[in-house]
Amino acid sequence: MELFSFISIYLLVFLFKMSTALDTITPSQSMSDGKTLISQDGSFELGFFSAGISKNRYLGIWYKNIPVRTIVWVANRSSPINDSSGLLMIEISGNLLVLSGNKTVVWSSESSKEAQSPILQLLDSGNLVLRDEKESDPGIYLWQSFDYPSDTLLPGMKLGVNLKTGLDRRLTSWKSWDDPSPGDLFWKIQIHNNPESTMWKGSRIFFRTGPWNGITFSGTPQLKPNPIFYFNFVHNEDEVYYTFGLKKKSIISRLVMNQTNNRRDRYTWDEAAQSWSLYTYLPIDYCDTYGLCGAYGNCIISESPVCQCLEGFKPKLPEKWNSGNWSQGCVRNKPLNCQSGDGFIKFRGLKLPDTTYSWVSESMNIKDCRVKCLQNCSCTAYTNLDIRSGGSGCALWFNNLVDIRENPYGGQDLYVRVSASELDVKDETGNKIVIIIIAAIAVASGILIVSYCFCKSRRKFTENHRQNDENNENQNQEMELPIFDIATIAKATDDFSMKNKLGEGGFGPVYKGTLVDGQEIAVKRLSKSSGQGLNEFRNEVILFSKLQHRNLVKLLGCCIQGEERMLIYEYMPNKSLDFFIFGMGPSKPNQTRGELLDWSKRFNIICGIARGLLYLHQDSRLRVIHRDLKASNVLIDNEMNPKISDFGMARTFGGDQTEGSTNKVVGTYGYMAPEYATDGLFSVKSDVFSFGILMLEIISGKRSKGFYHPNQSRSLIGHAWSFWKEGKLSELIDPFIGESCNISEVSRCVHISLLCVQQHPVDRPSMASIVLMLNSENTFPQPKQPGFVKDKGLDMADSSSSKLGSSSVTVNEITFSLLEAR
Ligand SMILES: *[C@@H]1O[C@H](CO)[C@@H](O)[C@H](O)[C@H]1NC(C)=O
Ligand SMILES: *[C@@H]1O[C@H](CO)[C@@H](O)[C@H](O)[C@H]1NC(C)=O
Ligand SMILES: *[C@@H]1O[C@H](CO)[C@@H](O)[C@H](O)[C@H]1NC(C)=O
Ligand SMILES: *[C@@H]1O[C@H](CO)[C@@H](O)[C@H](O)[C@H]1NC(C)=O
Ligand SMILES: *[C@@H]1O[C@H](CO)[C@@H](O)[C@H](O)[C@H]1NC(C)=O
Ligand SMILES: CC(=O)N[C@H]1CO[C@H](CO)[C@@H](O)[C@@H]1O
Repeated sequence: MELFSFISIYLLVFLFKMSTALDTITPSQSMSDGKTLISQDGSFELGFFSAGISKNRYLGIWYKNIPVRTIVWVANRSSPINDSSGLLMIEISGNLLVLSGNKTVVWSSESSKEAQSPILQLLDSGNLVLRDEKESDPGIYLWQSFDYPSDTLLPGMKLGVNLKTGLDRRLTSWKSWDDPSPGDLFWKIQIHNNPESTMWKGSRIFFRTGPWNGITFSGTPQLKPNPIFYFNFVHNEDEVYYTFGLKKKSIISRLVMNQTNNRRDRYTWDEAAQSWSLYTYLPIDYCDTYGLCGAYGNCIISESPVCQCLEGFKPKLPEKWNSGNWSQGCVRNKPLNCQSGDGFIKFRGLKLPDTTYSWVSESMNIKDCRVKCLQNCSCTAYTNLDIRSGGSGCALWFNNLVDIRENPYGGQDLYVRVSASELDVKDETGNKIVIIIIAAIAVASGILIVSYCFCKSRRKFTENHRQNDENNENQNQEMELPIFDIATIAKATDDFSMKNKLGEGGFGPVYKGTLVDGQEIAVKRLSKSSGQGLNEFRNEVILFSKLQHRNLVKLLGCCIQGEERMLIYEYMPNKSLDFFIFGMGPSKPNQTRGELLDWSKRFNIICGIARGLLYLHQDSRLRVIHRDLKASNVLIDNEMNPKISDFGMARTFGGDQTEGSTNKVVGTYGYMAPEYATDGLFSVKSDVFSFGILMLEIISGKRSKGFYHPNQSRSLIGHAWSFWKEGKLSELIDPFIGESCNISEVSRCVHISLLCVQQHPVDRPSMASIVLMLNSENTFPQPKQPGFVKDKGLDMADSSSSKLGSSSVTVNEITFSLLEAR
C-alpha cells in the first residue's frame, strides 16, 4: 500500500517533469539527447552537445547562464555518438552509462561501489555526482565528475593525486575547438618528495610552477592574493593537490588547458561585455621554457642573452653557449671537495630548480638543513620548505640544478653548494675590483674620499663574507635535552648487568636502572646498525622529548658515547600490556587475572591508547606514525594506565622517514596493515589498523597471528568478523572478563575495531573519530568485510560461517541495535 502511493507520487512528479529539464536521474529514468539535467541554482547544465562544426554528440556539462556556450566537462571525449540517439542511464548497481542508438556503450563511469538506491545530481559547483540515497552523509559519492576532469578546472575541483587510491586528476586539453578528444597538452601534479605542478606537451615537460612555499609557487609571480579567488596547495599523506575557490558567488572563473596556444589560461566572466576575459596565463615568457638555460643556468628575462651562469659556474661549452644554444648549461669553476669542506652561495628571488631529486623535512630549521646538505656529498642546494613567518622546514636537491629563473616578484632564496675555495675567490676578486675602482676615484678625487670609500667598501665585503658564514654560527647550540654520561648510566644499571635486563626490543636491549637520586629509569641501548648521523640522532631525540602526553612513555634524555647511543625513559613497574592480556599477569596470589584486568580497566586502556595515538598523529610539530603498535609496546603504570612506548623509533632508526613508503618494513606481522606489509606504504591509517588489532586482542585475550596465517579462518580478524556477523559476541570475549562485561561497550569496541581493520586505508576512521566513537552512543558506519578474510578465508575453511557470507548488511544492523538496546 505504502509502496503503491510512493510509486504514484513518483509518477506524478515524473509526469510533471516531463519537460526537458530534470533535477535528478535514478535507475528508473534515463536521459536522452535533447533533455538536460540542471543544477539546483541553475548555474550548470548537463546534456548532449556538439562542438563547433562537428556533428558528433557528447555528454557534457556547461554553464547554463552564460550565452557563450562553454563546455567544462565531457564524458565520452574519445568516443562520440554520430547522431542524436544518445542516452544516459544508471544501472541498478550504480554505474553510469552513455549508450548510442545501437545500444553500444560509448562511456561508462565504471563506478564499482554497490548502491542500494543510486541517484544522479548535478551540484551547484558543476560537479556531477552519483550518490546512494540511502547514504545518510550527502557528501559521500559513489562517483563524481570532479574526479575525472576534462580540460577545465572549476572552483572546488582538485588537481592532483589521491595518494591512497592513486587517483590522478589532471587537466588535458581538447584536440581542437571542435574535437573534445584528449590533445597532447596536459597539466598535472608531479609526485616527488617535494611535489610540483607541471605542464606537459606529449612526453615533454614544458613548464613547471616550482614547488609550493606555503604562500604560492616560487615560479608563478602572478599567483598571489587577489580579489577574485583564493587558492591552496595541499600536501599531506592522503593527497597532493592544487585547488582554488571564488571569493564572491557572483564571480565566474575557470582555468583551462588550451591546445591552440599551448597555455593554461584563467578566464573570468565579464558580465558587462558578456564575454570571457583572460585573467592570467602560463607560461608567461621565454624564461618559463623548461630547462632553457641548462644545468646551473639562470634565466633572467631582462638580460641579453637571457641565460646566465649562476655565480661560481661557467658555460660548459662556451662556443655553443655564446651562439645562443644554452642546453648544455654550466659547470663549476672549481670542483666540490666534500671532505675538506664546501660552502654555499645564497641567491635571492629565484624560481627554485626542478625537484625530481629532492628531499624535504617539515620540522628541520634552516641551520640543520644546511648541516644535512653538507653531510651528503650529492646534495647540491638547500632552502626553506615554507617561507611563511621567517621560514621553516628544509628542502634539499641532489642533482644538477635545472630550470632556475629569476623571479623578482615572488622568488625564493636558494643556497647553492660550491667549493669552499670558490667563496675565497669571490672575496679576492671582489677586493680587486673594489681596489681598482677606489684607485680611479682616488686619482680623481683625492686622498680624503679614497679613505672614506675604502672604509665603506671594506664594510660591504666583510658583510658579504659574513653572509656566507652566517649559518656556521650557533652550530654548537646548547642541547635542550638532558644528556646522561655513560658513567652515570653504567652505574645505574650495574654495568648493564643481566639481572637488570628487562627485555630485548626491536632496536636493542632494555635495562632497568636506578639513578643516584633514586629515580628509576629504563635504558634502551640501541643496536649500532642504524647508521644514523649524530646530528640527526640528537634532533630526533630533542623532538621526541618534547612529545609529552599521559599516555606516552616519557623520554628523559639520551646518552651518546662514541658509537654508542642510548635512550633514557621513565621506568614503568608493571611491564607491558601483553603480560596482562595473554595470560602472564603478575602473580599476586590473591588476585585473578580477570580481577586484574576487568572490562572497565580494559576499556580504560583502550581509550588511553587511542588518546596517546591521537596525540602522536595530530601533534602539529611533528606527525608521528608509530609503525609498530602492539601489546608489548604498551606499558602499564601503577594505576593501570597505558603508556605507548617506542613511538618514533621507526622514524628515527628504521630507515628513510619522510616518504610514505619504505623498503625496510619495520613492524610486527599480525599487527601490520596489508598495504604496509606488502607494499611498504605506511600512514596514520596503518597505525589505525594496528590499533584495531590491539583492541581485538584486548577484548578476546587472544593474540593476532597475522592475516598471512595459512589458516585464515582462524585469524583474529576472521573470528571477530564471523562472531560479529552472527551476533555471538560473547564467544569472542575473553572469559576472564566475566561478570564485569558491559556488552554495549564491548560491542562498540568490536564495531570500531572492525572499522579499523578495513582493507582500504580510506575506509578506516582516523584516530580523532575513533576517540569520539569510543565515547559516544551514536551509530557509526557499518564495517565491510575485512578484505583478507574474504577470499581464502572464511568461506573456504569454515563452512558454518560461509552460510552467513551471503546474509545481508541488515542482519548486522539488527544484531547491533539489539545489543545496544540491552
Ligand atoms: C554503434 O554506434 C557507435 C557510435 O555511434 C559506433 O561507434 C559503433 O560502431 C556502432 N556499432 C555498431 C555495431 O553498429
Ligand atoms: C552511425 O554509425 C553507425 C555505425 O557506424 C551507422 O550504421 C549509422 O548509419 C551512423 N549514423 C549516422 C547518422 O551517420
Ligand atoms: C584557446 O585559445 C584560443 C586563442 O587564444 C581561443 O580562441 C580559444 O577560445 C581558447 N580555447 C579555450 C577552450 O579557451
Ligand atoms: C643545442 O645543442 C644540442 C646538443 O648539444 C642539440 O641537440 C640541440 O638541437 C641544439 N639546439 C639548437 C636550438 O640548436
Ligand atoms: C645522499 O642522498 C641521496 C638522495 O637522498 C641518497 O640516495 C644517498 O644515500 C645519500 N648519501 C648519504 C651518504 O647519506
Ligand atoms: C574520457 C573518457 O572517459 N573516455 C572514454 C569514452 O568512452 C570509452 C568507452 O567506454 C572509454 O574507453 C574512454 O576512456
